[in-house]
Amino acid sequence: ACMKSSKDTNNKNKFLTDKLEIVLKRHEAMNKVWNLIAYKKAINSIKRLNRNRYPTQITSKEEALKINDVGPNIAKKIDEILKTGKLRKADYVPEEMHSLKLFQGIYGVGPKIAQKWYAKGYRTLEDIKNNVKLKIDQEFGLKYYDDLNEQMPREEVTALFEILVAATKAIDPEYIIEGMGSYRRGAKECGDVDIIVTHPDEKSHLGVIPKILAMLKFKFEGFLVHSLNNKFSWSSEHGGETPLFKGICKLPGENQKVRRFDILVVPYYQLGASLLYFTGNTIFNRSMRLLARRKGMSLSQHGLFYGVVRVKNEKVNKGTLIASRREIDIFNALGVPFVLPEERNV
Ligand code: DCP
Ligand code: MG
Ligand code: MN
Repeated sequence: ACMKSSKDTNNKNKFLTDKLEIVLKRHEAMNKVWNLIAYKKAINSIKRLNRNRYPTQITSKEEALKINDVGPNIAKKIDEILKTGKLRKADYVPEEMHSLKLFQGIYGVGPKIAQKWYAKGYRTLEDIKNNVKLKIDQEFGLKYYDDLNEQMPREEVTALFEILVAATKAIDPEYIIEGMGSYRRGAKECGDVDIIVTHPDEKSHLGVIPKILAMLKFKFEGFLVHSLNNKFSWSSEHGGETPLFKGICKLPGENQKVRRFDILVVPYYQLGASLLYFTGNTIFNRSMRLLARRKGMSLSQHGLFYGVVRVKNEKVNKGTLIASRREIDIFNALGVPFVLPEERNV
């Protein structure tokens, strides 16, 4: 999300990327992850063609195939558009797609649940409200459906971020807090507020979440609307090791919209690896991990390691830590130049 930029305006291949984007959205709704990534990469690559001073228009399948990240499958689609002006796959929308997308707009609802509801015959949010016993998080997701599906302006992220900083520094001014995700990548609009919290004493990051929440309630009444994943377990989404707190908040005053925020708590010595991970975007992260693997190393949000041994995705040897304290150390160890956060919108 959050990447609408000038590269759209002089996209000479807009007639192609528009159609490909429809197919992308469809893979998104149907949770076809690999297709989704393939389309995302190809579309970005085509849009990047137009960043140079003499935008190139694609006129044949052969030209398409020469573009980075455009494989035979997508080249075939481009060929179809070039020859017929149409893309059948973009015109034909599967019947269930609308409902699946609608349902997945509810926080806490993924493709599996959406498909289950669809199979039961539900089609609208009304159907869900009237027939399904929702989990508490999903209830909030439904209640604030529109707010939570909206992007917020960068300025609002800044304002929310400053409240989180104030609350955390009120516990101890030595806490280090950084704004992450699309915000750090310079986006003008963001889906949520992502922050990292750590402490240079290597101890005080432990158990900081309940303290932040208490401070928020005490000093910024009304800010915290709801704590998602209530138990505050070790989030499986983040490797089952790193505590990620997810919440819903809003600015003080009337008519403020409800927004999502995430707090990732990390040990100080891992700050660089965590910054790298939590800045994203997801595709950039994937390519960094791939690069590490190609060099016989292993990159995670905890650090860059050597000699990690996995058997069936299970780590049997944790390996040796090469770099984690600073982002730059990780780039250096991988032998690639530092990439500015603003340049990680791949
Ligand atoms: N991240 C990841 N893999 C995931 C989830 C997150 O690598 N499965 C990393 C990359 C993301 C970052 O965490 O950029 C923050 O996650 P968000 O979901 O908040 O995504 P963004 O901040 O990038 O975009 P948005 O503006 O939509 O929040
Ligand atoms: Mg975000
Ligand atoms: Mn987030």
